[in-house]
Amino acid sequence: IGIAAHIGYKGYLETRVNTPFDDVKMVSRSGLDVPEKYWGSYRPGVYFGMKTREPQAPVVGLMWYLPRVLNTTGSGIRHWCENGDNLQKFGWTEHDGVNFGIQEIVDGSFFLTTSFVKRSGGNNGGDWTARITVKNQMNSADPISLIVYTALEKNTKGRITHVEKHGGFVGVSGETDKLGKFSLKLLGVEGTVEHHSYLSAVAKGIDVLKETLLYTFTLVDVPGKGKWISLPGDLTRGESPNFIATQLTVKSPFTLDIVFESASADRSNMLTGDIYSRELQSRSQDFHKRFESTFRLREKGYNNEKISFAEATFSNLLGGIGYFYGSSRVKSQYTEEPVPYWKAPLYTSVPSRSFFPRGFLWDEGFHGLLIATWDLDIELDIICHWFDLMNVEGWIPREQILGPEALAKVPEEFVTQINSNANPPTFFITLNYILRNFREQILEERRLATLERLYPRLVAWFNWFNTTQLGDLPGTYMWRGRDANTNRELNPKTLSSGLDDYPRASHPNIDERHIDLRCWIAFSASTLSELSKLLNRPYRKYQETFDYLTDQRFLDHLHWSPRSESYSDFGLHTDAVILKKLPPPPPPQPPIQGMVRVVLKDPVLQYIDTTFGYVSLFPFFLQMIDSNSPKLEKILNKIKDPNLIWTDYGLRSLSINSPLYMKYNTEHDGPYWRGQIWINMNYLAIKSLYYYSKVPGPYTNISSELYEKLRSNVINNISKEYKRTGYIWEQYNDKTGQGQGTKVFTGWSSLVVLLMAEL
Ligand code: 6A9
Repeated sequence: IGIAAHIGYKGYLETRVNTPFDDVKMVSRSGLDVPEKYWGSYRPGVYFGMKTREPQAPVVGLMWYLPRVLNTTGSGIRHWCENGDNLQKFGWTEHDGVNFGIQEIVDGSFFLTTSFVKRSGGNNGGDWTARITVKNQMNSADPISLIVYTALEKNTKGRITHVEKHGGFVGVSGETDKLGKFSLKLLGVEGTVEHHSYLSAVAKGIDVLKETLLYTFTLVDVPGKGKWISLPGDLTRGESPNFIATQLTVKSPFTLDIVFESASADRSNMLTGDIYSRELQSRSQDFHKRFESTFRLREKGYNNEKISFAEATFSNLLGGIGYFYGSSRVKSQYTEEPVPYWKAPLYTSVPSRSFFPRGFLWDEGFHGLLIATWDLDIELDIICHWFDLMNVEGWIPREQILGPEALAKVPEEFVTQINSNANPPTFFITLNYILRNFREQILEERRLATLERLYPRLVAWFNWFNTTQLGDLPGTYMWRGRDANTNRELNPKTLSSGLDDYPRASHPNIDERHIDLRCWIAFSASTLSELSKLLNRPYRKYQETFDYLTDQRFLDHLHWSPRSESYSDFGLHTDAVILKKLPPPPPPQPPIQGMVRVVLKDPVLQYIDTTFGYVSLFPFFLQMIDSNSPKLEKILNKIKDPNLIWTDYGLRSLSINSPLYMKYNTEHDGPYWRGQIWINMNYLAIKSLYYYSKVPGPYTNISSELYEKLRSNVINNISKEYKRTGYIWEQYNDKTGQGQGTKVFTGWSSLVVLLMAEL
């Protein structure tokens, strides 16, 4: 009321979208309060980079290129993970999320490893050393140039200066308010340096470091040695630099140690050479042990190759955890233009280091299952960061594009987040999993306090879903954000559902009922009820919501199509739509560019039941079907039918006999969730098959049989494709099993590790 009186009712409505939820913050300790997590490989979008968890973070990173193929556009310089670089392989093969990691990179005939080890001490987050090794598998004499840089974001309180002959090559000494005094030394441990040079400069931002560097390259003639691409040295002209890079052009094999030392830490030896090697080896041994005691794959009979595959997949998810700081751009019906969200940090894993190196809400709930299994506190910290991004309405934006590095990767049209749009509340799956599997750990005092702080936000989040996403009839729900006016899309996308182009009602309107959303809300209600019990809060209304939404007769009445004998959406729909190039209209009207949707038959209100697939399976995925229900049998029979969604590689998203199976949605947008095999949904399917194989009922045998088959199909295919291509993929082809979409997709595709572990 106070605010409303001050800025008027309209102003009040306008400001709600970017007003934070009014309660104690979730993240109570950050930056140096958590010294062991201060430094980390928190820049998942670069091949190798270290930074600290704080708003204006100093960053250290690596670039490399082959002098022979460097071109003026700089496309030969490796820095940000880019699929276009066509590396045969890159990714963390070991990573514990906190203290150490090992990454393998294959670029042409070069094999690079990047590793790091942290050491605690002092008051400023301690020390670390990173090691870069290069080997040429072809034994060719081709040199490779390694560039190691340190940079400060503009406005960082602090300074860096280059130091010549800092124990070896040009290094850095510096100071920031949080880090105190520090030094970064570059030491050649093994191999020959043919040429070295450095750059000290003022960069416009940390999103243009490569560009800054590229414009300064010069060719120098070193008598007797030939021509070298070189960095020009100090270009600051008296200004203080925020970007210092050292370039070493080396003959392989070569080993470089990058030694970061905090002035406040006492140490008896430098973490380099043999000392580093021994330390790395011992961390690596601990990692393998911990991996086995967490996932028990050896005990289950997996061989070394499969275990390495699982370790690498999992490690790249953990190594993909980043720390971002900045503000999203958001919009509500009350704001004329997009407005900035408040500035905030986000500690989160990312779906893909190359293509989507930023936070996605519903992806993160799936990542949480793996992360919580490994380190419950990392996961709780991630959850805390996400829930601090909740606004006063109880909304959390779906895609988080925070800070210059993240923003640089996103096309303009994807940036603005709209506050009417949801995304599946998968953090309830994470919490459910934690309550089930780590009950004792979560009851520990400090963690319980986190849950207590989280609770009001979960309630607000749940209420946001349960009010803003309602359908027209009681007990129905509808994803917002579909475009009812487009004539370009064969079936208007539902990005908010997470299943993008999965076919829904052809004519979006308020009569729509989305079965998946209803199931998400029912599932959330039951988890909230359990959590309420645990925290001694009133739980009954959540329990009742769950009972109401899962009442079989009510559910069936709204969503069971007797014609197709499956659960489905309902809405204004016709299957008779096509994309077509229209003949030019008579002048003076301008010709219509490209293809448009033509509706051949009027839509009618009906079940959307010619499209069997993931959406139809949600009551099964989230275990809302009574284990004695004959409907369960019908669903299981459909699941195992290769003429519908069963394949040797996993369940395809959409049945072959569905009208939009593998159809383009517009002239240029290929099918995405229209047949392809996705691993998060297969994980839910496999989890449910396991559940129905254990809960008493007439269908335990068939469930158990399908569980074994589907589980091994998915595991075998993903690991086979990893072996064939070097990567984990965003989705898999339903005809061939081949990985496709984006690669290095160790987001939810890494659930394969939990499938192997049967967790
Ligand atoms: C594209 C272009 C270089 C799409 O994994 C993240 C999301 C999922 O949450 C969603 O369910 N992916 C799935 O349907 C990727 C979304 C990428 C959108 C932005 C920008 C890339 O620029």
